[in-house]
Amino acid sequence: MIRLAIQKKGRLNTDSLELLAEAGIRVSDGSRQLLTASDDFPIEVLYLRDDDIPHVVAMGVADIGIVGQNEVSEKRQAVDEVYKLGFGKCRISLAVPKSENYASLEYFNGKRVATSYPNILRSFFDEKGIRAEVHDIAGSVEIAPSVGLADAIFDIVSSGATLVTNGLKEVEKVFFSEAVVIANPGLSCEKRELLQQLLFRFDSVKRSKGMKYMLLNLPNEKVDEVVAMLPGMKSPTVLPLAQPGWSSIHVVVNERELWGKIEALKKIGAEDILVLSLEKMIP
Ligand code: PRT
Ligand code: ZN
Repeated sequence: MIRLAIQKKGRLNTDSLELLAEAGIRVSDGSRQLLTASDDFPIEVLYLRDDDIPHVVAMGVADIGIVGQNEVSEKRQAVDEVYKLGFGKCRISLAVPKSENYASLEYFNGKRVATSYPNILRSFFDEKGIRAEVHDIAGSVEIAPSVGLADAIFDIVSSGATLVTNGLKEVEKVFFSEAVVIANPGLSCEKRELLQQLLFRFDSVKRSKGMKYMLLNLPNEKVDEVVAMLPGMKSPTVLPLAQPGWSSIHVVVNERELWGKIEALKKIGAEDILVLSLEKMIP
């Protein structure tokens, strides 16, 4: 049995539960029980505030966790970051009132900066030789300048809309974050084995995101030209059709490239193009 800590409520909760479900692991959503086991895999899920996850994993109360790199870096706990999940992407940035003339980092010398990430910010300022006052505040960081609590802020930015609403502008992007799997460094062999199985499933889910399965028919003499322009897990699959002189090609393509590929394929002479959603890609 392996114990996984995930966020109880908030931005990472839904994506974490969706990832588990796509990896074939169903668990109840944590609204009634803080610790719940799955019938599909030897795993228990522990629901916590994201701030507590690094500590709980470092202590071994949970074996592994899903949490933002921002929390891992801020909390400075002894955990291993073992897998990047690709969701919960954001950055932590310095922002100042939009009326300020900002030229360089020197601006922050002697300024008061409010943040919930004092460790990350202090390290950054130390590294750059900036002497600023770092004020650690738990929430509503973005209103600190307008109420006179600080001259600037260091906070999470995603679209930037919150900064604009609060009359601020982003001037330095300091730390880039996404959700990761963290692990206790002293896991037993049995738990390491379960972690590897879990990461294998997560990886298959992640690889198939945004990928489509495409089938098309083509005169045989065009096959080489089409194979050269299409990717594939190894290379595209080419199968003969019952109709002489024709082949069927099967290939996995990225959704972003889909329409460009379809237009090029039609020019070459492809017909009967089918695009299907792809559920799992197992290497
Ligand atoms: O209750 P708990 O402590 O568990 O949750 P929380 O309130 O501390 O965290 P939560 O749920 O807001 O975020 C969890 C994690 O999601 C963070 O630690 C980040 O790793 C990640 N993440 C991704 C974000 C954002 N995007 C994000 N946009 N976390 C917070 N925000 C907030 C930000 O603080 C600011 O208020 O969204 C606002 C900015 O968004 P934009 O789009 O207006 O720029
Ligand atoms: Zn939190």
